[in-house]
Amino acid sequence: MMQSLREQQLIEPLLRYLHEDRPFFGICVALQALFDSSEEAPEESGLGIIPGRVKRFDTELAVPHIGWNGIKVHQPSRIFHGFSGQEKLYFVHSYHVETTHTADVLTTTNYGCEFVSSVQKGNIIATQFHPEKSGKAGLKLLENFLDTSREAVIPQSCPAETKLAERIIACLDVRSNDQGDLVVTKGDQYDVREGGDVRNLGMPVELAQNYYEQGADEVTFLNITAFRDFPLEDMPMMEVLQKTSEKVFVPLTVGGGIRDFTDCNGKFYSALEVASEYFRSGADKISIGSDAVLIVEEVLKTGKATGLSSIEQIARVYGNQAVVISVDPRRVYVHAPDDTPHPVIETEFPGENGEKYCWYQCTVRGGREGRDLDAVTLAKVCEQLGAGEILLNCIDKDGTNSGFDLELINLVKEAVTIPVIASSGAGCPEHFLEVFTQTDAEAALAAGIFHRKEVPIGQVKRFLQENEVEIRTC
Ligand code: 1PR
Repeated sequence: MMQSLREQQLIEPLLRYLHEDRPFFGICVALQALFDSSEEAPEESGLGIIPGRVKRFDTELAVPHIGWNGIKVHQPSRIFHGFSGQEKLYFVHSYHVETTHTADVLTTTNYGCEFVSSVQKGNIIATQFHPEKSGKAGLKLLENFLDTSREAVIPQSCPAETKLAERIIACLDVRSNDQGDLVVTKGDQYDVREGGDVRNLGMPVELAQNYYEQGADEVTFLNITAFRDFPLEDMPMMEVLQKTSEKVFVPLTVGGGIRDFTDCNGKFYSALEVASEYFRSGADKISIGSDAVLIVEEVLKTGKATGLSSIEQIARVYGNQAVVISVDPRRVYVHAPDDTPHPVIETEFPGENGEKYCWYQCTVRGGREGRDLDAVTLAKVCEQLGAGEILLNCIDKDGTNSGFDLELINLVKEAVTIPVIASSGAGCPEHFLEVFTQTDAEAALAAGIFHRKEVPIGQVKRFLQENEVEIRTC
């Protein structure tokens, strides 16, 4: 960021503006830039408006710190007008400013340590969290900033120690139906057809808005046929994102077809260009499925990373936290661990022929093609390449309503330090409780249970709250 400001000769005018104490609102890395320096780019100087150094999180907890966390307010500010103190706001970052308790610290937040989550110095305000992605609380905060007549307050009931909430993510699998309309669909073990037709469960923008209103902490769109229809030729998906981001103020992830592509006229498009188009249309994170499998296979074959893969390029430009790896594994049963070179688990749920062991095979092209690669290796190598989060589906469980594959989630979670989103199989609120109490997954994603209107998101969250799982209420 500092390099880019310098190249555009913006540092000097920005500093002049800040020293004149004119209204300024900085978000995320713009808070970090106000300090002296950062471990993220030791060769660069920060703006030096507030003394202090930005450090990488050094904690056993998953990094990046992704999700909804609370704030402790240390001085009055108009941006908290109308806040109770119990609100949670959306964070996504790997670096932070350690608490110094100087006069400029407006709020602090706990995540393995106590860090500065916002600062206020005269008319300069900056937040480590993203108000624009923090639902109604975030919108209220931005309105308060704009309305200088609001009274400066300290909210009444801030927590003594803040806690990161477990996230509930609504997933919309999107594709064109046989009439050419882009619809939300949902499969059983990835088969989305019923009586020959593609199941149509509604329109993507309306459903996303509905889930936002119900309290979804994030919304994910998966363009499930993008492996054959190149997304830059599939502009309706971009339009869906643009329209959704005008109405839905929680993070949006989009996946499907993020890979290098050469069209029929020989024109080359890089995966980075596809991702950039998704980000410009309103996505906060992109997810990579099939291409991640092919990249990892190549890294294992050659023994080295090229720096040119979609994962590496997108992480370099947009940050690790913007790159999610969507894994589509299925169980392969074996009688004994030596029957396969892949890491196996001894499973509580034996195979049809009484096999007691299984490994998790990665697939590509929407589960159509199994590869000689296991989910644990995929997740580990993707983390090394710069991925910030794992979206862990499970073909055996998808659409079955029989609960998440807890054995798979524990296996992958143990192998990586980045957050893991558990996906596939949710059929009732108890399944979400299981995933948060019997695994260390940071988030649970579901589709069918919400699309079929069996259990609204609010009911899932109330049930979790009654069972002492930390969640965001809105
Ligand atoms: O491979 O980079 O083009 O990405 C394609 C993306 O589309 C991948 O993320 C892949 O998971 C997804 N996808 C491809 N085909 C299907 C399909 O269903 N035929 N959907 C598909 C995967 C899985 C989850 C689902 C959960 C929860 N959907 O997203 O929403 O399993 O379902 P449930 O709660 O109803 O059980 P690329």
